[in-house]
Amino acid sequence: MAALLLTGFEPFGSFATNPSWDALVRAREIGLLANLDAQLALIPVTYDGAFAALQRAVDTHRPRVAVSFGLHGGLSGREADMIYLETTARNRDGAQKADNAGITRPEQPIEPGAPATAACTLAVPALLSALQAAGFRASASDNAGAYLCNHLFFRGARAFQGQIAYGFVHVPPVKSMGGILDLDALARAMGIIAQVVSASGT
Ligand code: PCA
Repeated sequence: MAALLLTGFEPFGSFATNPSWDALVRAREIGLLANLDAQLALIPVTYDGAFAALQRAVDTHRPRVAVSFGLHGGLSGREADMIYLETTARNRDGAQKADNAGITRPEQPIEPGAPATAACTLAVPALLSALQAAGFRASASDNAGAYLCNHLFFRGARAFQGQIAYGFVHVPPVKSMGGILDLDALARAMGIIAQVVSASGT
């Protein structure tokens, strides 16, 4: 049993690295997760593999809370230094770009017959205040796109409903990729998120 599971994605598309994973590893390296009983899992950017990897990690570690992180690079309308707490997963695929296995999904429901949305069950207001109090720009979002981030979020939110608290956070590109935050700053933000969800149980 672990208190907390944190996941990040592998690189995809034109990105050589993915800070949603790199900053988690960095957070662990510099001790920001030390007292939290947290486990990390790397998620592939494939429609076939993403949720399977998350489910495997949940089965292995049996966390009380899980948070998945993804990179919002390439999503339209996203601000370069903003951390987005995704409140609402949508029951549809349909991004134009292929996944890392070369698969492009037409616009179609992820789970036919299921409701159009599924909610994040983390304490979003508490997370926003904690991040903002530490000087980060953070905002709630109700649209995680139509690619792997939304896909994983929807499938996780459906599968873990009533069992473990689960939510999704979109992080910005880091400095080395032309962004504004450096990797250590993003690692600190992830450390804050981990602290808050551990403390609140959600
Ligand atoms: N971001 C993509 C998928 C993987 C990631 O880190 C997205 O926003 O869907």
